Amino acid sequence: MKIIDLRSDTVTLPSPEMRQAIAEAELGDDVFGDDPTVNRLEAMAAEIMGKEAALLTTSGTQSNLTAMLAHCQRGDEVIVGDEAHILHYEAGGAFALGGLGLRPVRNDDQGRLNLEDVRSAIRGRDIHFPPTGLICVENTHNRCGGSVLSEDDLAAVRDVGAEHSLPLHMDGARLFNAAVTLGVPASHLARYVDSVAFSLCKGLACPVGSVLCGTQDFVARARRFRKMLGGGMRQAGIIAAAGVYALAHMVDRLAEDHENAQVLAQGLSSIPGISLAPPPQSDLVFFTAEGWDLGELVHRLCQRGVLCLDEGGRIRMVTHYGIERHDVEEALVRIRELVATEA
Ligand code: TLP
Repeated sequence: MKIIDLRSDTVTLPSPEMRQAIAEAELGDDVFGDDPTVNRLEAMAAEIMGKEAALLTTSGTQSNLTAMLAHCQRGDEVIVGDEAHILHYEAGGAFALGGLGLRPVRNDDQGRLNLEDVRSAIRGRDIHFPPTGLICVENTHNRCGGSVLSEDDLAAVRDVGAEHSLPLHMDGARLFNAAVTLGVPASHLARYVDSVAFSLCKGLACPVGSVLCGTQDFVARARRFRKMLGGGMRQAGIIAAAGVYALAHMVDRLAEDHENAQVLAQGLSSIPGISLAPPPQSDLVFFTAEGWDLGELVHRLCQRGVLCLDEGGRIRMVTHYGIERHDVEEALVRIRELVATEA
């Protein structure tokens, strides 16, 4: 039985061409700034995002924490959405390692921050208050169903921050998915923010890594914090080579993942008891299944070779490189069979 792994786009494996690029990578010691492949990736990423500079990090989590440290002072507060990945899934690094408070404000179902809440969460000058240091947005928004923030959404939150000279960071782990959905270059979304992090190891199908982009000054500060967090990697060109390949060859194909997500969503919604929660806008598909304990359903699907995640009240399936249309159709057959026999 073929395993159809829909747990995440992080499970993607490098293509033969990507492996070839890794094998042939020119290397040096990146902590000395000597790795030509890392330097190439960082230059490419900065250009694609329309920023002055970029920094390869080990993970999206490391990029986000590095960004928060580079924007803020210890004791500052960072405004994040109440559904943000930074808040829920990054092990509290901002608190534990950064001495930063996270101040959640409401996310709507599109992943937008409620602007009135952002305004009232920004602290005035008063010795009783922790100073607000940064606002963070997420695009696409994972827990809001892979929803996409538009340029207008980003401009609106940027303007609120700008009234108080606050920088804006975008967790763009899946920013290229957002760009593909909107049909705009990623730089059109990145131009509203001071810093942006995007993942190499998700839909772009690299084995590891994330890239943090911003001004020269910001990236110089970030480089020091990355070192502090243990992210100074030596012959990191091994990783960067995959990133260089991915930026050239793996971005446009995300549209296939989005089409497959639509096919999956349509098939799921035709199964009695299953409801999309919400309909997908990118590669993430969330649904509920009436009458099922979702942990049990995930377990039973796993026994049938369909891997997915119970995300607390919803099941998440993700389409990605390595999942073809026929895999989606086969997954639907297995899900339908299971749910029908149990009905
Ligand atoms: N998300 C993972 C899990 O941690 C939930 C996934 O499978 O979706 N920002 C966003 C929006 C993310 O979705 C993720 C990973 C990260 C940051 C962190 O990236 P990594 O895993 O590279 O630290």
